[in-house]
Amino acid sequence: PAASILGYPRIGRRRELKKAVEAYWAGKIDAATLDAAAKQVQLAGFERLTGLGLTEPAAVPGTFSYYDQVLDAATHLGAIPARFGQLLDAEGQLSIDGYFTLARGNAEQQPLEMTKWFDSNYHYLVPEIGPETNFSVTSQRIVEEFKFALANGVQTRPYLVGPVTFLLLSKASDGAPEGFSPLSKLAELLPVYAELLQNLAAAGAGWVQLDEPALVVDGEFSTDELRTALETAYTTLGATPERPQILLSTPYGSLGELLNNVAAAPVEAIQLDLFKGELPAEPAALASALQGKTLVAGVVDGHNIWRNDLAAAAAKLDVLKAAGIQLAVSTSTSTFHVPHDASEEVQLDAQLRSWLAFADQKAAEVVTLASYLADPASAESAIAEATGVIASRAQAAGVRREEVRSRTAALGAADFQREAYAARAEAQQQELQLPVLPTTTIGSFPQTGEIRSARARANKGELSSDQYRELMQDEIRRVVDLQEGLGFDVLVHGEPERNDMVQYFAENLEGFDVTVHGWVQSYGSRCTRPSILWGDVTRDAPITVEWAAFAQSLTEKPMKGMLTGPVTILAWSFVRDDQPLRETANQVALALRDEISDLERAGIKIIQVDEPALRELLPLRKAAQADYLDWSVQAFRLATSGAATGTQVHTHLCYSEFGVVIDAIDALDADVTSIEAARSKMEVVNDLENHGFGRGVGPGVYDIHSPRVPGEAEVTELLRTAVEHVPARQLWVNPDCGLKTRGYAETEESLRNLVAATREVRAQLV
Ligand code: THG
Ligand code: ZN
Repeated sequence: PAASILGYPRIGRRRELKKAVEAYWAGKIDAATLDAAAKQVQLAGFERLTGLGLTEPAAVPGTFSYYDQVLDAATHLGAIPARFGQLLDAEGQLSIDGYFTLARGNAEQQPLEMTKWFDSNYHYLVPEIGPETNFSVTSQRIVEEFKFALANGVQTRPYLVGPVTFLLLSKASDGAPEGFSPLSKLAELLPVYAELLQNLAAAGAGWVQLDEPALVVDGEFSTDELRTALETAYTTLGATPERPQILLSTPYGSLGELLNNVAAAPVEAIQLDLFKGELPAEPAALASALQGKTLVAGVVDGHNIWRNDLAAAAAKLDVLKAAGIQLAVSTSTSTFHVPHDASEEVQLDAQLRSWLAFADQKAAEVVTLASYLADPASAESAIAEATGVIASRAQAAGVRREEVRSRTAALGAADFQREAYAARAEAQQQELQLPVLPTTTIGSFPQTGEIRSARARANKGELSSDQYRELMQDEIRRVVDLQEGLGFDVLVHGEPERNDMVQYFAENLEGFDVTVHGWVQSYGSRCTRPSILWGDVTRDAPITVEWAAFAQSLTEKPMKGMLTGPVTILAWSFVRDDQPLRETANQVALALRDEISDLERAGIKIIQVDEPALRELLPLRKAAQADYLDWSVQAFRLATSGAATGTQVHTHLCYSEFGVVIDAIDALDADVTSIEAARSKMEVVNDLENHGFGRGVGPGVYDIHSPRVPGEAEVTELLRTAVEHVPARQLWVNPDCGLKTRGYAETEESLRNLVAATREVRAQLV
């Protein structure tokens, strides 16, 4: 098809799929009702996309998923870990319940691990592959979904994560020998892909999309190894008889040295990310490598929400067309990273709304650009309109604020530097008088139904702001009493007043807006509503100070002030694309710096600035990583280095792969860093030891992502391991992450065990 998108949101315009799936899990609806809801979501997407002009066969992508596209691939290919026992039915097929078991675990088994999908805030499930994995077709859902669409008049383009990417995203199963690589199973996997392709063709599919984003990443394999894998995979799949035509897609960046290899693959079309990735340096060489196959030009950004610069996209298409390349137009990535429809956000200022393109608007942009290719004159007015809107954005009030610009322009080295750590550590110990192995929590406490409903009622105007404040203060009082009773050394207020840790700050800073319906899938049925960072950032008034001061007034123990760091605020928002991220990050950092001064003035002595997304934004290509790590670290330092010597700055980082960014974490220069470690059995203490990490550190002693309560002996054991590797005077004791998603019963018990274990290990230290 001349116009297409690589993928479409699947959660539903009003999160219908989320609601149905969660109702099914809760036993409130049966499998047939769930299936009907899923079909309704798919039908609504078909209708919308065909209405927007994606009318040719295979223009509409078949990217529906009940939970995750990598899990979908695993369950179609028979990559079902042996540890789950027999999940297949008598016909060797995986039921929907088996599928959800892999995603969510059961009484005996942890679910598949979850990790970030490329440089996005989406999490996929990690397949487990070992020598024992016996690939076979264990689901026909992709075929059934194709038939369902066809029966409703739409010939979709079924989607599968491609074989190379599938294996590169997998990890070795528990039973695999040391050094085993899932990629070694490529030759065994390919016949199963071939069988699925044939099943699709038999059902009438003209095209299939095999997605290979792993080819744009500098990872553990060399370019030569990737090239070999690519050639092995597509030589076999290309030679499969009676298959659909193959679109090989490569979103999230440039192929680099693999470009001409991908172009030469024996498939019918390849897609390139020409938004984040650059235009090929030698279009003529590309044209000859393509040998007449179609290049699907991903010139419309699938990952951010800004209206496309159609003139710039058309210029890219012109270059490729002049080289004699046969072209089609698409998005750079799937649009499941953005919400459905910007026109739903009627509460936004109309001018701001005119700058935005969510998934539906992007489909329309792709259609416009395809019509440009066919007949440039037909797109003239649409291109001119886009150019005009983008120009108006540059001029609009709030996009540039001179007082912000002059402040970032005047920054010097001293603004990024605190006093030496030794002096800070001494001043802070004087101030805080903490015991060895101080205990604390990460920040949030369980968000109960009462808290959520109070916020909902306040938003609807059913509660006055005084009533809302009182309810939240009652909650803070409970949380403080609980921590005092349990014997914690450093307390938190529990953050009942916050919805999402980024949205909360976005709602309270200038330069941001938030959406009402702009939900984006984060993992499974869970969604976030990324804020829109469109203008220069300022802080009109203190944000967290009143809450922190109230909480501190309830206790003699130090109360942590809680902020979200500049990198995470950027990572979990849709960020303006009209200036370098460094400038935007520094603007956010200055607002946070002012907030820290106000917290200090209100008597807060410990301030935590969370950066859980530091790893997430790391560029996929090594060449770009140093610059990223520089600006991200500098922004954190700008935010925190105005703090007094005696103020203790904490930070918190989620997710493993800690070793990858340990230099950057060290360079943040926080006095205390808490990190996820429990699930990896304290392996991070080896990284810390090898690195010679010299400041305070709290490797999480229990996993808050599961309702399981850790026993006292288990925590004691982890702490003993930690003190063997890291000097006890540097160690803190805390859970892995915030407690927001947990219930109170398990939280209380876990925290009680944490404190008891700490006391035991402390007693042995002296
Ligand atoms: N905020 C944002 N992004 C994030 C996280 C976050 N990305 C990484 C990680 N945390 C993702 N984790 C979650 C965990 C829970 C939920 C979403 C992402 C969640 N969402 C509610 C839901 O879908 O029902 C909606 C929450 C709401 O009402 O605001 O539970 O913390 N930005
Ligand atoms: Zn965390």
